[in-house]
Amino acid sequence: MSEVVVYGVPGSPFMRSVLIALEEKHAPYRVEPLAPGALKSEEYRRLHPFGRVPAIRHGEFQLYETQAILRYVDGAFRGPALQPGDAESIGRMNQAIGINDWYLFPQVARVIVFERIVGPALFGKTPDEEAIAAALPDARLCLGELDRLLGRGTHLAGTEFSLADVQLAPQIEYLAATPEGESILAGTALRTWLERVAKRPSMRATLPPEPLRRAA
Ligand SMILES: N[C@@H](CCC(=O)N[C@@H](CS)C(=O)NCC(=O)O)C(=O)O
Repeated sequence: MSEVVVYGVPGSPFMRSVLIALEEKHAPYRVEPLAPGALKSEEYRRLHPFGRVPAIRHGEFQLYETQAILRYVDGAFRGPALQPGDAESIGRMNQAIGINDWYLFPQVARVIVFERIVGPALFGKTPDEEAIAAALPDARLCLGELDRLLGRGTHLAGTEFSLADVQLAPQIEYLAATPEGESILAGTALRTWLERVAKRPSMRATLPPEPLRRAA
């Protein structure tokens, strides 16, 4: 089968989720790195009209939106299934992914991770402490709710590693590297989950580039 071409900005947690899924499936792929400024170009918008990353090309097939890409990768390649088979676990998996896309990324990670890690490391920016402080209630809510839903489970959708872990791990690993995330996660089951998931070869093979890793 032909390789998957992944278009993305190195360090993007959404792109990393796609790379983790490809690694888990042992699927052939290569990354086509984009500079942040290239996302709104006419050329890239032919692949992703909304100008975000990631997007993929697999042969003639093109796809954007991380959830859709993850489900496509799980269906298109052999290898361990990344989606559970029972209705409850599927519900939990989709719920966690929804929390990421609607609350955790836009209201929390996009602010705290950008201000603490991405902005200083890539753009020499000083963190906006007011913006970080304003995002803290949502950070507590999102991480607290994911911790509650995880409960005593080993993974976000129950006992098996799934697309919920694939989607959430890159976001929460970045957050855990900020003082705010570290303090909220301290002593939680979610912290233990992160440590467990971070040891997977797919996570280790897809670490963010050096400046972001160092900042983290
Ligand atoms: N809904 C999109 C969100 C992707 C997203 O927001 N990616 C960020 C990078 S992590 C991005 O492209 N940011 C550029 C921008 O906001 O202009 C998905 O699931 O793929």
